Amino acid sequence: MGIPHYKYTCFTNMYTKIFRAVIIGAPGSGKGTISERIVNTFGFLHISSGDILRQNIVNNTDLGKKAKQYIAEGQLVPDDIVTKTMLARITEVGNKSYILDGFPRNSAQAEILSSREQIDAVINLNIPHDVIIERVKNRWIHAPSGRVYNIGFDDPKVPGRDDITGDRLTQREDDKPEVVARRLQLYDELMGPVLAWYGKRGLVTSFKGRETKEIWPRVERFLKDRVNMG
Ligand code: G5P
Ligand code: MG
Repeated sequence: MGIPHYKYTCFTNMYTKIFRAVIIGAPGSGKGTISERIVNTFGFLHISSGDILRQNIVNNTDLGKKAKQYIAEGQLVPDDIVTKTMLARITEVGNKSYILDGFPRNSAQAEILSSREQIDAVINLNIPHDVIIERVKNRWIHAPSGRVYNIGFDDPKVPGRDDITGDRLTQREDDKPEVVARRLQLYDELMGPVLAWYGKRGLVTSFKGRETKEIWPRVERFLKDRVNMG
């Protein structure tokens, strides 16, 4: 049985309904960037399948060892592994508002998620592929924490170093141009049906644009209206 939906929680001294959101968008569309702003503004928890998998790779866990090659090749990690990991994380989070990033990734994952959780909104980022291809060339990450930088957009304070730990930044294996092309193709193939599935249930709101600075204010307004905090 799923977690009861209408639980109430206290955030910034206001009572508000638990809000469960999914953010969908092509690789490099800004899911992580927008999610970070949602975390800072609304206090949601950010649950990112990609970040969890990359942390496991850094820590060389069994999950990390299994996932590594799939990610490097731009393929999906098998459903059973990812679903089990993500549902466990959602359970751990308990009755708190969250934003799911990178999950679900296909119809099978969407169906399993819906059997467990009632999703309140799906935020769909619609960014042209040409913008994405340029962006990911400049992406640098701190894999252990999931912090993301972008040269010219969100630079680290010291070039090549993480702002918090000072560790050296790396580029993602799957940001190589040929892997990005494969990820974009796979995204279009698999996420079309997922968006249609959520669309039929009236859950999808799309935000189209080329830059986060034009998209974020619209996402913020949308969430303020929905979570009754505005
Ligand atoms: P991930 O980690 O889920 P993707 O491919 O869905 O990976 P990705 O690449 O993490 O998504 P994003 O989060 O949408 O992209 O984008 P982002 O990091 O916020 O922004 C991209 C860059 O642009 C950043 O450097 C950011 O600073 C910059 N940026 C943002 N806005 C702007 C702007 O306005 N201007 C400029 N110039 N720059 C900007 O999944 C990775 C892999 O894990 C596996 C798969 O193998 C997958 O390929 N995986 C799963 N496998 C099976 N099932 C699942 N559910 C899986 N989830 C992950
Ligand atoms: Mg991301």
